[in-house]
Amino acid sequence: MKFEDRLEWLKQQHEALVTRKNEPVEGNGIYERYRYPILTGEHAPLEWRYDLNKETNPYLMERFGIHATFNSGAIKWNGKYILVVRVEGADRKSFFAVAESPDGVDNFRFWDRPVTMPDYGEPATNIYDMRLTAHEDGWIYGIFCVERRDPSAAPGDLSAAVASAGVARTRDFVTWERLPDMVSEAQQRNVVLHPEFVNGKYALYTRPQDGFIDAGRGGGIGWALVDSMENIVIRNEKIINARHYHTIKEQKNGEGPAPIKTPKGWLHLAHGVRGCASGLRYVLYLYVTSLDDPSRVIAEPGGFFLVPEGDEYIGDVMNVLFSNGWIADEDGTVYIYYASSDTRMHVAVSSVDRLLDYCFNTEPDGYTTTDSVKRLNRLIDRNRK
Ligand code: M1P
Repeated sequence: MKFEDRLEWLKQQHEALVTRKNEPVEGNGIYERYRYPILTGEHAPLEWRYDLNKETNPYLMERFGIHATFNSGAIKWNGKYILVVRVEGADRKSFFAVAESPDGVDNFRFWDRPVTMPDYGEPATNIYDMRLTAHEDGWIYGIFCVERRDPSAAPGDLSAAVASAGVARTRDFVTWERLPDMVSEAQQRNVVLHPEFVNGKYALYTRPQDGFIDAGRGGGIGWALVDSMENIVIRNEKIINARHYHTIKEQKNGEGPAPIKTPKGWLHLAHGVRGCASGLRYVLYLYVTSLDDPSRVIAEPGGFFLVPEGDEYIGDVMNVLFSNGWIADEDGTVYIYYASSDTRMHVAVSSVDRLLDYCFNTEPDGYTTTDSVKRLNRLIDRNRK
C-alpha cells in the first residue's frame, strides 16, 4: 500500500475501533458484561505507535509497539469516566495513560500524551496497577506498584524483584506530585487508600508478601492506619481478609479498587488467586465491611463474582481477571472495569442495590463439600415449596 493510502487506512481502522458501539450481554442477574473490550493496545493513538513522517518512515511501520492496556484505576471526574490505564509496550515496560469516556462504556479515548510520573529515588524498572482514591482531604491519590530488581539476587537470577507501593497525588491527572514510596518490611502490591479518615488517620488496605510472587507468610488483605500520606511507614498491619485453604483465594488475596460507601457498608472488590495445573488462576470476588469499622468484614458471598470467559482466558498471562477500578454513579449504577489475562480492558455494569443483594443474600463459603451440598439443598427446598 502507498504511504498515503496506508495512513488513511490506519486512521479509519483506529476511528472505527474507538467509536465501535458496545452492547450488554444478558448474564447471571448480578451484572451485565459488555461484548467488546473497551480498550486494547490498538486503541493507543497512532501518533504513539507510528512515525507518521514519510521521509523518516517510508514503510509506515510501527516504531513503538503497544502491546496491552489493562489493570486501570477508575474515577468519575468533571462528568467524565476516567481510567488511568496500565499500558504495556512491546519492551514489557508499563506506563500510565489516561483514557476517558463520556458514558462509562463507549468511546474510551486516550488523552494526547501518557502520564509522566516523577521518579522517587532510583528510577523503578516498572510501575503499574494504580488505585485512585478521591480522599476527603481534597486530593486524588494514586497508589501503584513500583518494581525493581532484587539487589540481593544472585548474579544469574534475573527474575528476583522487589515490589513496593509508590504514592502520588493529583488534581487534574496531568501533573502528579510524587510522594515518598511506602515503607514496609514486607513486599507490597495492591495497596489501596480508603476514601475517608478513620480515627483521624489515613487508612490503607495492604497486601504483605514475603516474596515478589509468593505470599509466604503474607496472609491476605491487610489494614493499617497512618498519620500522613507524605511519609507512609507501615508498623501495625492486621489481616482483615485472610487467604484460606481450598478457596478462590488460597494462594493470594488482594484488594481491588477503593471501596464504595453504601448505606449497608463499604462494598469491596478484590482478587483471589489459586494454583492449578495450568498455573495461577485470578478471579474477582466481593465483600462488605462495616460503616463503623471499615476493617470488619460483615458479608462475603462464597466463591467468585467474575471469572474469565471465552476470549478473556487468552492473553499475555492466561486465566487472569484483575480489577483495580470501578465507578459508582449518582444513580447507583456501578461500572466495573476489569482486565482479562493482562492484555485488555472490559466493563461490566451493575448497581449498588444489586451488588449488595448479591453480597448479603449469597451464602458464605462453608469450606467443605458437605456444606456446599447443604446450601444447595436449602435453595432447592425453598424453590420446591
Ligand atoms: O499477572 C496477574 C497479576 O499478577 C500480579 O498480581 P498479584 O500482585 O495479585 O499477584 C500483578 O502483576 C498484576 O498486575 C497482574 O495482573
